[in-house]
Amino acid sequence: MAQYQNIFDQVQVQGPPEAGMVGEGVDLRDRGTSTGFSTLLGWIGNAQLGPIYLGPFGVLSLITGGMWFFLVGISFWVQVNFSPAMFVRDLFFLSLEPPAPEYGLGFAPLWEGGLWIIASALLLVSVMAWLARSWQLAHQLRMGKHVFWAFSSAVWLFLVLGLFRPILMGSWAEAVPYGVFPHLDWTNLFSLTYGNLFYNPFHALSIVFLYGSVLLFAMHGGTILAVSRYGGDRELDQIHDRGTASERAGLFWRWTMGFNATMEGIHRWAWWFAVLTTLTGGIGIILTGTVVDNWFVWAQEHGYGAENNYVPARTPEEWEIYSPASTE
Ligand code: 07D
Repeated sequence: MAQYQNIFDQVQVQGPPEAGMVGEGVDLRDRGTSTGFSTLLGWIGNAQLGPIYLGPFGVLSLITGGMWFFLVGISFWVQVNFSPAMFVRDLFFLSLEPPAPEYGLGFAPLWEGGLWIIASALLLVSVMAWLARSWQLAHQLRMGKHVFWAFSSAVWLFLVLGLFRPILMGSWAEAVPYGVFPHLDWTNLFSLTYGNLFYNPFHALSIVFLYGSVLLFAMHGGTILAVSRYGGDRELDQIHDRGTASERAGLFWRWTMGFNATMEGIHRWAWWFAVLTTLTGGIGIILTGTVVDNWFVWAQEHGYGAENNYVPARTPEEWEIYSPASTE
């Protein structure tokens, strides 16, 4: 019963902690034993916390990720001269920047980008170890590797932004800085430098899948919640049944738009849309500056960038007013 909680549950059942699979060939060496119980978490998911399965990759990932976080943080503190007030005031503006272009792909002095290189190497190990963990834990539970492949797609974009493209461009200066607003400034500057990313078709595709994922998730989440009174949240139990929550959910969409996904298929839709967001995104970024220098010009050459896009349409009289010649 406690397995099937959803956000409408009023009562939380608390029993002895559930250890999960123990005697079915699962390697238990790296699994913890401690468990806790949180009513707050119970409102949004399973109320039991732990046991956690860390293992060598988990430990490596947390340590290197923690060191990356510490190095970024310490560089912020140095920049504000260890003043807590300035740290709080400037937190969102502070940045650990990659080296300047003249250092190319070489090392740089510690406070001129060297720290960024060290922090990035640690982040790389951390993310790759977490990826390895997503394979290892699925393998131990004899599951498919779908989460691993989906996360690989996100890691692809991460690697393109911070490793592959900087290497192809011959400079670490091309990579993303570590800072809240500074990484947004980087994103904006990237778009401006290469002729407006909206004209990059892979950026467009990535947006299609990003927004598409949102739409699918809203449809699926909404549908399942709408039939949870019939046990719809027990999705997979219901695939083969008739007259059930699943069938009502399917009928709703077939009546609404003439087509319904299946209980299995909807999860393939969701998986592909999410995976394609970062897959197409990474293709768009790796082509930028390497193969295509200006996406606006590229779009014009390929027949979909309007020729006068940089200039708002004006009447000849308005041109008279605005043109420098009229002020002479
Ligand atoms: C980043 C995968 C990597 C993350 C991993 C997580 C950690 C450690 C800490 C790294 C998210 C592990 C890592 C735990 C974390 C650190 C410091 C996934 C990632 C593995 N855009 N745009 C996209 C829109 C514009 C620009 C994607 C919309 C402007 C650039 C997405 C608009 C300009 C890049 C998207 C819009 C511009 C993108 C991201 C609207 C200037 C990218 C997909 C409505 C602002 C990235 C091809 C994603 C990309 C990207 C959406 C506008 C620039 C679809 C909706 C015109 C430079 N944009 N964008 O899931 O892939 O990211 O581009 O205006 O690099 Mg854009």
